Amino acid sequence: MSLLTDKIGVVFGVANKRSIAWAIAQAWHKAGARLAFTYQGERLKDNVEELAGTFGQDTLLLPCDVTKDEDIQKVFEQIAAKYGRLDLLLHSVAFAPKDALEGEFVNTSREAFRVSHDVSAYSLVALSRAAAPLMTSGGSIVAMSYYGAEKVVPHYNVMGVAKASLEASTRYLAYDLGPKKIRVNCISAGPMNTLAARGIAGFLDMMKHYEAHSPLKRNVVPDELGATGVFLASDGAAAITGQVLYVDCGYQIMGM
Ligand code: 0WE
Repeated sequence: MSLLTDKIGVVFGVANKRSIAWAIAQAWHKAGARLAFTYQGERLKDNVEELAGTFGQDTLLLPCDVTKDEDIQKVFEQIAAKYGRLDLLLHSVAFAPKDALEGEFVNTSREAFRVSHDVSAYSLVALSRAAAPLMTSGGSIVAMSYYGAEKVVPHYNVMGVAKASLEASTRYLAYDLGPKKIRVNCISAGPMNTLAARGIAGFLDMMKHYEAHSPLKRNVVPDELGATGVFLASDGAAAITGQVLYVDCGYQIMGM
């Protein structure tokens, strides 16, 4: 009997094998969960299909643009049809227009601000609302955040503001869904070498900075996010909700 035996989960945000969503999905799967995956656009379908396929035939693969209410509705209809219920949801989705992550925050356009918040923060509210009726035995919702939500990280800009909104949304969702035994938490990960991070100027220097300044003197590895994902999904975390758990080798505690 593993920690997540017989649990049903849905994973939003796999793009390729380096995705944080994939690290957590693998850990959930190893712990015994049965998983559905969504993919954003035909562009990513083959990738996600190949990865999800390594789990055998039991998995569902569904398209979902989290800014489309119809897509979200269809995803949960299909989960209801195949499994009849849901226990776990992983939100590992973020987007800000590239130029908004390059210049100064003060120059963020209305449209870049809107899109960033829609994709990266409001989507958690919409997904949680759609998931809740299927979480009939309680549930665990996990979203990914980053330190730029609470402190200024140069160039993280509007993504930091959207992550602040995601973290605050986590608390309000935890309050609303608590009576249904649905817990909602964030994992705030240290920088990871993913598709979303690649191409960000100075990203490798940021990894070196964490190595030099975090108490553990190293960077986080994907398996460690997986293990935290399993913990938050499991009964070990039954009394933890509305929290932001830093999985960052201790970086967040430092004052300098
Ligand atoms: O949340 C993130 C990145 C999310 C992200 C990445 C991109 C790159 C490509 C959102 N939108 C886009 N849009 C694109 O066009 N991280 C925690 C990684 C990250 O991104 C940064 C960071 C770190 C760390 C951007 C600037 C500074 C630091």
